[in-house]
Amino acid sequence: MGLPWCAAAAAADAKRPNILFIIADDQSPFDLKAYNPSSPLATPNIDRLAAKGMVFDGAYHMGSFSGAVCTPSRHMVMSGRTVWRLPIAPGALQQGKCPPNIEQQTIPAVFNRAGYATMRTCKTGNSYEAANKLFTVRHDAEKRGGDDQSGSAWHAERVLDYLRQRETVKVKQPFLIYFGFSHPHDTRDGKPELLAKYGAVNHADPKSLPPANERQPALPVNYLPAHPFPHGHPGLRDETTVSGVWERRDERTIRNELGREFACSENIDDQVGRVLKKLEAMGELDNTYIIYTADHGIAIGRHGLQGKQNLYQHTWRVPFIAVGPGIQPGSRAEGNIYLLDVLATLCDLAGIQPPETNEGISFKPVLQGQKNTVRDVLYGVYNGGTKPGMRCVKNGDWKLIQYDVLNGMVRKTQLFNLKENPHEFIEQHHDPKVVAQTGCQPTANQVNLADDPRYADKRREMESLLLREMRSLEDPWRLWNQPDDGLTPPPSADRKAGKSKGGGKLQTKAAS
Ligand SMILES: [Ca+2]
Repeated sequence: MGLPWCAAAAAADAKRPNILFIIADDQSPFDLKAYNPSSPLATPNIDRLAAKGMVFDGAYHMGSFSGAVCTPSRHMVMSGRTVWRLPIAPGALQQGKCPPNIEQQTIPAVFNRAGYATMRTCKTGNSYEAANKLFTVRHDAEKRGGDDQSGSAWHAERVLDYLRQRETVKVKQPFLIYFGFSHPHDTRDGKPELLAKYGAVNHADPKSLPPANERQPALPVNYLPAHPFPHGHPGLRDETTVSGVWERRDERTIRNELGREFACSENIDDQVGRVLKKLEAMGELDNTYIIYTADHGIAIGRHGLQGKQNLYQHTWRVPFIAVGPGIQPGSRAEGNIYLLDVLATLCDLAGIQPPETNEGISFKPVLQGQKNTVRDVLYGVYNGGTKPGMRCVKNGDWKLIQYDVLNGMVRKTQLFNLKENPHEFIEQHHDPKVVAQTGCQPTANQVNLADDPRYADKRREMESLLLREMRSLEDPWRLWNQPDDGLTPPPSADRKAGKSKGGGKLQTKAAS
């Protein structure tokens, strides 16, 4: 009769890989040495992951229709749905763009059904509660403090406790651990010794500047003292009220805030290291796929912005490193992946059929070195403020960003060749005062090319690609220079943000 069923299942499980999915909250890829070798941020454990696995240069989140960019991003990770077909997208459930009860087709639900042991720790809030609560073991809390009990170590302890329990009761099921952090999202209260290392203080007085300190990280190369035009979300919390920054973009404020960001990110790296060490001691490391990523990037002074509500590369892109069986150590790929591809890919790696509701593409062929990318064209949106908002599209080296905000007051186009201008320098980066601050003199062609007649054809081509993407993804809005396609835009999903205080003159003007 062969093996008893349970023994057969155990034998099958022995071959099934574990999954450790690590996600930071608000981290630009350019903070990490894997993406920016001159970054002073010390992340020896993440660097080791990069050396042992594959670094993705083209990993993106698809965007947001809400000022809380975390929320759609985390829905996309869990469900594999595109941004306008999420259950929380404006009008999506009512218009049948998203089936009901889709939480039953998310990462925890799918992996529970497949016999995985699922465990999660992460921040609370601005996430996907209906999916999060399906993890068999769950320890969520907002941990943004400057010591081990109130900071990132708390999340690591939950994972370590869980692994110790697995050892004690000798669990044979493979695990899927969703290991999320609440940092480096603000408030960036770092541990004192790490703040000191990066010359930063937990600045909390809006009336004074933080002290200058030569140990602080230098200004980002694409720093600006202000964004050259309103980005379309008046009074947005992340641009005006984050403690330590507020509306300031001066060098002392930005360098101190980067120091705080790095203090929090180095602590995350320490905590990742503790969990990796435990997995190694348990002999699980070689049979575990490890992914390190973030829900989206962040500006902190780049382009004169502070938050995550923009579509420049520092914010639209995410760090993405993958390690595991069959992945070539020290490899790199463009990928052209979205975070919404994670579900399909994890299913593929674990030999599980992805749910029919999944819209993501498995990038297992990229991980195995058979392909460099899984798609050609990438689309991004931010319209959590005034509508229709911002859109971008990328194809190869070319990227187009369009802004149609503040009731038509701001209609701007940016066209970049990212190979020649990877930091998306614009005219203001050439100002001698800015150059003196950053020490970075862009070359003549490192500008916005949208109005350069030599690239008029390229601009038209990219505008038509953007429209194609907006149609295929069922974007419910159109920009000023696009056909309206007979659409009636849904009511805003983010009414509160639209009515937020502190909009000042622009909001008044826009409303008049
Ligand atoms: Ca976030």
